[in-house]
Amino acid sequence: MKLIRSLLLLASCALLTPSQARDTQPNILFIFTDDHAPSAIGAYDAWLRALNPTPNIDRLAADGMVFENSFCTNAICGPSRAVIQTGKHSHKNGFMNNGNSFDWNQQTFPKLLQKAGYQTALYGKSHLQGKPQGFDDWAVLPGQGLYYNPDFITPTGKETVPGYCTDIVTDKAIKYLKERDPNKPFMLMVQHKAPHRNWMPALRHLHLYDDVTIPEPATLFDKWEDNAPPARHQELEVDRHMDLNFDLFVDLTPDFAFEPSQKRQDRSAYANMQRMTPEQLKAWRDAYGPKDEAFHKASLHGDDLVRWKFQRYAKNYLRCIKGVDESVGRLRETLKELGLDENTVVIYSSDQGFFVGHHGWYDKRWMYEESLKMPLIAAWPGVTKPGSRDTHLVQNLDYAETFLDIAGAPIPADMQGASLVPLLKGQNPPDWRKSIYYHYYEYPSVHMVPRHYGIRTERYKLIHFYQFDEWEFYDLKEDPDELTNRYPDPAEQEVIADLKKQLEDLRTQYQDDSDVSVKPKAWQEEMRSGKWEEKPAR
Ligand code: SGN
Ligand code: CA
Repeated sequence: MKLIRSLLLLASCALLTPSQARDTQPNILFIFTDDHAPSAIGAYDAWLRALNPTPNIDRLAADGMVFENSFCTNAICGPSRAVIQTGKHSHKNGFMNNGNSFDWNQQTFPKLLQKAGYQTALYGKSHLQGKPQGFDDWAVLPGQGLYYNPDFITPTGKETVPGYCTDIVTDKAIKYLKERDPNKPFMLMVQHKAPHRNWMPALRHLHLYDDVTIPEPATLFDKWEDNAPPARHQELEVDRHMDLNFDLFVDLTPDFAFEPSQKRQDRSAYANMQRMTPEQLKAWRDAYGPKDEAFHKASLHGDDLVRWKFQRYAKNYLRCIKGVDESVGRLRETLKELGLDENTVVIYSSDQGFFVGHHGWYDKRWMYEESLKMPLIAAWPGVTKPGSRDTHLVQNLDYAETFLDIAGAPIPADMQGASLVPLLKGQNPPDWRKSIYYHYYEYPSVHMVPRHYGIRTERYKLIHFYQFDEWEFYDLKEDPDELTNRYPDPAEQEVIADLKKQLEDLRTQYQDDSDVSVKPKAWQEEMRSGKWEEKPAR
């Protein structure tokens, strides 16, 4: 029966005209940003909604489906991208932390889409090192990329493009949409640098939010008193680690000499400033100069200084997001102009979540909700119900399988996720996963978040910081902000024992045999004091 069905399908495909083939194989536009927290998207969170930070992304949500329980497997940039390329966890695709290089020779979904008849392209941040494979056209930013007048690596060499990175990447994608072969379906990945640190908005957005106060997250002054020790030994606090000059571009010198902070291993803020033309730098200084002057006059300390830093940070972050949101609008407008909107699945996502002052932090890495959650919004005309919201537990592990399924291409058995197509169709598959698996590997490294793995179910979360043998358990229903580690609570031991078993089952299922040994106490002390050295991650 199966054979007959396959033969019939094959026969019908052979008879399709190019335009009919297009209808059965929809185009895929994947818009992917760097560090865009769901909480900074109007369609996700009421927190910033009054500011209307993302009208175009919200429109996409209104036209399609919002995944409310969308998670990454490893909350850091390169690894998230490697999971998406391969449909496999980090320990399987070999890209466990940003210091690794991606093996482009392995199986990736764009290569499989090419085999299925798709033309593929990638523009923007790759962060996987090496020349991308599986793309007919590409232009990627070296490393983290720069916001102003960035370099790109292309199949024919390096180029420097004047302008603002988000706009340039969008221009490249629009050019591709206009010039590609109209007789083949396409899969286009538009991967912005924004809103990644150091948060540098486009010149036209420098005054956005000047007259408003960004609402502070409820946990801005969290002191992590009831968490396990790792939360108190990190380096991602707005208060103690966010640098006025390096992160917030505050002029600390009489003539704005802008010396890079000595504390930082990475000098991207400095590199970005140096790239600006005199005109760009002037517009930049004109915008920040008066604000810096007012800041110096106010001579703030303690919580007041944290509040000020949070405002400067959140505003610049949201200004970068405004650029991304405009890109989404321009790309969708282009699809419409070209008559492609009805036959293109548009997906918006970002490599992980982000702390926008939540728990007093910036950056990501933790298995805590703010960084574990990824935005995922998909509009597939005629398939996704407009304005719908899905609550199944989904991961970036599922994207490769989903893209292949959308294209009608077979999903290789060694991919570890599941196609989201049934969910996009509004179905409720009875065998859908009941828990997700997470594993973060980059320690010691920038921001000092220890390695950990864990499980999250609809209600609970169990985390093991294995180098230190510290455990955390949260009941997300009772404690959604994860303020109180209930691991030692006698009343929770039964639930915890069950979760531990499920966690081991997941480790077996996904064949994670990476080293999770507990380190000796002396080594732990050295790591905590920051003395322990390892090749720093890029
Ligand atoms: C850089 C950033 C860090 C960030 C890592 C990883 N410093 O080192 O703040 O955590 O990248 O980010 S910066 O000065 O260059 O911005 S990731 O998104 O690439 O994983
Ligand atoms: Ca990122």
